[in-house]
Amino acid sequence: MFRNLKKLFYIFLLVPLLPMNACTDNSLVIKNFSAAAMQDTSAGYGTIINKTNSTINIVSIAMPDYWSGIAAIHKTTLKNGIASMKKINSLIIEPNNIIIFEPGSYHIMFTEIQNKFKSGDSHVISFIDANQNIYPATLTIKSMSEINAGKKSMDHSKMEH
Ligand SMILES: [Cu+2]
Repeated sequence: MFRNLKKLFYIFLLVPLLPMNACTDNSLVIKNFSAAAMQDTSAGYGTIINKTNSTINIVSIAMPDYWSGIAAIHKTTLKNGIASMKKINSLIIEPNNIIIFEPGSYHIMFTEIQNKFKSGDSHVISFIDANQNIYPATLTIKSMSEINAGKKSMDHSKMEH
């Protein structure tokens, strides 16, 4: 009996020492973020997948120190045929949910770029949650022609009257 208790005690002691990287997929996956090379204002698009078991609340985006511009999460909405966008101060991502940043919906709004977005460059940006956890991601800067080439496959019929 005492022996079993002792055994149980050791099991409890060892549990927190198990390697934390046992579940490598248990993370917030941020991928394919890109923005057009522009002089002043640009929008960033990509995908965020919450592969953790908890809800993640993204509250801001941090840019590298050398970059003086402003980055914020926006969402475009269409009301009576008029598109408008608002700043998102709290982006809730439920476990196993995907949020796609794409034209007409969520985007990272970059302002005051001051010519610092050059095509071919990449920057490390960070998504920051309400608990101050930092999730780094790569933002690739593409030329307008690269972006337009990617748009060719999109359906533009909805834009015609
Ligand atoms: Cu915007």
